[in-house]
Amino acid sequence: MRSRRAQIAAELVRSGDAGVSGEQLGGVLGVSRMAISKNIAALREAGYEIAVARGEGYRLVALPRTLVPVEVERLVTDPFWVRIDGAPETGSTNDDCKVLARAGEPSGTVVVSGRQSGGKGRLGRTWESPEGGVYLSALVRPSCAPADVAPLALACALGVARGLESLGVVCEVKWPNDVLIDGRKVAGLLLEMSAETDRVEWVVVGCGVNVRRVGIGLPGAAFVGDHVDVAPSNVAAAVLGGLAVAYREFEAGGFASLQGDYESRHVLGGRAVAVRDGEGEVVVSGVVAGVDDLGRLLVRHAEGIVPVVAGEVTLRESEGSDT
Ligand code: BT5
Repeated sequence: MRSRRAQIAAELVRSGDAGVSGEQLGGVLGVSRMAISKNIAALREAGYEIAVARGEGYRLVALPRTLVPVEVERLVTDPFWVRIDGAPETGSTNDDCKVLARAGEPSGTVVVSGRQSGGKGRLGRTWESPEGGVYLSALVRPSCAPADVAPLALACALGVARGLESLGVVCEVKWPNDVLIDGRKVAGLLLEMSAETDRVEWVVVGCGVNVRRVGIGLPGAAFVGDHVDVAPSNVAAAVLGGLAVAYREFEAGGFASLQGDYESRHVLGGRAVAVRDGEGEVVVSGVVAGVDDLGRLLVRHAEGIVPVVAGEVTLRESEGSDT
């Protein structure tokens, strides 16, 4: 169920240049004109340009240019997403979403933000999160065992890649959790969970996507906005669309049902790599033979094929050594 504000935004978009009166809006939503005018003020505050039409009514002049949670809510179509929460700026959407997870909120709850002051990557790393990007965290309560959350991360990366592709951008994936455009990282995922021995209580799927090329000095970063002209809110909605579909496929058939699509986009296939553990120690090096139906990276070396469950992968040719 959309919030009142998102419903008003949707009505404004629907009515186009003709505009819509406060009375009509009140009738559609079943609220007073006073309530409508308060919500219109809040939408303006959030970045919607709304003019007064024909004395009494409202006309949408321009949609927000920055990421606005209400706009994401308006654009999201998949019913899997039951609540879109968020603020223009926060510390980390994963932290915000974990609070909601612990409070018992349902699967399909989302926190989005347009900027993070403490964006987190994996293993204590930082995710640069200036305005112009999309930062979102989705709460899911999968029926899988804790060991299946690693392949869920791959499924989600694939979902993000597909979502971005729905906007017209060709994306690749890099095991385990990177989404790339032309070999550069456009999105990263951080999954955090709470589990008992054999049961997952919740997983927070965090995803950061670079949209506009502002404030990020990383040479290895890619930006959706370099390829298509699209507002961050539309990117967030597209990512959520792709995530919902991939999540459903994962729940129904495990990673095996996504393996073919993942492999077809995987940049590491056939490449010489080194896989390191969290301490930076090389655990195996060899040539990537693929990703199996459990989401493990298959690395071929002198003694055979090693399936890798977790780790950091670097290309050996870019290291200039045979580590
Ligand atoms: C990730 O970590 O790729 C996971 C990033 C998850 C971010 C989202 S944003 C919403 C949610 N809330 C959070 O607080 N986090 C999640 P990792 O694989 O460890 O990659 C981190 C590395 O990517 C850094 O060490 C940098 O080298 C690089 N990096 C940092 N910011 C980047 C950016 N904006 N674009 C591309 N690369 C970046």
